[in-house]
Amino acid sequence: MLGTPKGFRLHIGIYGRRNSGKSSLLNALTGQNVSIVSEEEGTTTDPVEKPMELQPIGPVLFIDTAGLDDIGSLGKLRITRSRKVLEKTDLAIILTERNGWSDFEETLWEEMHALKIPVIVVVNKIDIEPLSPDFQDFLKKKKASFIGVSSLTGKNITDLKGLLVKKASSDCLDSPPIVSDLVPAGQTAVLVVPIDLEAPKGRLILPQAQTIRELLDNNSVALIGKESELSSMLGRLKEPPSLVITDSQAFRQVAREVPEDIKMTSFSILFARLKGDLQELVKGAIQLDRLKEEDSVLICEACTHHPVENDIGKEQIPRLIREYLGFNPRFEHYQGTDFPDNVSRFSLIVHCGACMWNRRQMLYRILKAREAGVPITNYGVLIAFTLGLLERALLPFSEDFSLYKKSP
Ligand SMILES: Nc1nc2c(ncn2[C@@H]2O[C@H](COP(=O)(O)OP(=O)(O)OP(=O)(O)O)[C@@H](O)[C@H]2O)c(=O)[nH]1
Ligand code: SF4
Ligand SMILES: [Mg+2]
Repeated sequence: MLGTPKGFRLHIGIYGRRNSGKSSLLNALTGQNVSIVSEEEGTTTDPVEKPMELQPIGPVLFIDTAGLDDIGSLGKLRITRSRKVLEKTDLAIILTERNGWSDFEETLWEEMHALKIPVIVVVNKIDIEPLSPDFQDFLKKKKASFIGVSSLTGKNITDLKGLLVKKASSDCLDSPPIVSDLVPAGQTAVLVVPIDLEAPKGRLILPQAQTIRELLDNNSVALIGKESELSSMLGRLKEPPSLVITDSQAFRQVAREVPEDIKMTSFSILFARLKGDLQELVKGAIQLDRLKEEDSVLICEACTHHPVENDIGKEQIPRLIREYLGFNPRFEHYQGTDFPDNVSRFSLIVHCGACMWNRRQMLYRILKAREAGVPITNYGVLIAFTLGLLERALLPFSEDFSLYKKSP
């Protein structure tokens, strides 16, 4: 299970002041010396991540952060990095010590509530000072989930794990399924997977592997082949498949060869629903029709890499947009966790599929785009739209996409 992709782990962030014991708590929760502990303030500089199994939830990723009350210019940098972790936090621990709660913790608490991040308040160092009745009353009035622990002696750490499980089960975001609602148990999905120069050697890419895994978990059947085998795959089935899923690259050919009465979509669109908000991303793609030559388009990729030949973000997507529009808007590119503070100067944001990210992180970007009134879409949805295939690719879903008016 330690091989579970990061994007599928529940991200639990530990936040608090310097020296409150965040790193000690991470070590106590994982039973390992993962993060450096010292009595010196500001020991943790960059966020420290530790994957772990937390049964019965399964795979989680604990993230220890730098104290958010750090000072000086380096301190500011550390705070900025730690605050970025908030964007992907599914469940937060606000760590305080010795019954302390000041404006600092209150601001953090409010900010997390605004972001709809479930919070557990952990009061550390109860070996020095036990949780006071007054402080308990205060936290109860706030309707906070809370617990007192000692990261040093291990007291109540097992109970904290139980509380994390309870909170995650009741309050954390549910992910939509990848495909199990579209292909009933016992039914077949045909998967079209081109193997060309861009395909990684000896393995399938994450969205393909995870789609197959979910079909297996659902007792459905997966028939997999390259685009050259599509007709023969369809021909050998006694009953039509419930769904044909293709890589966006082979979309046009697959749409031509799959009869209209058989539902088809792409891996990217399945993942647009899994990682983000399909409605919002579809609404964003339609806005392409409104772009003007002087407009700026922001292209974001979650992974950082040097641009390769015919790079999807740097070359393919801009080319697709240019060809579709017949003119050349301005493009700006951001990679990794870099994201402009103010996106309102853009007329459209085109994001990668975020397959390596957790859902929360992509939803955070969608939220930022929505707050700024800027439409956002992703590669897969945009490709389907420019090919005039989006309407058809959305048919398998039960959601209402009536806002999608026309094929170009
Ligand atoms: N008595 C006691 N000491 C603790 C406890 N947890 C942490 N400490 C001590 O508090 C000090 C700071 O602990 P850290 O875990 O490094 O704190 P931190 O919040 O990660 O600190 P920064 O990385 O500097 O922000 C160390 O001297 C720890 O040994 C606890 O439960 N009880
Ligand atoms: S850049 Fe985006 S789509 Fe590509 S692998 Fe990374 S997360 Fe997935
Ligand atoms: Mg630390």
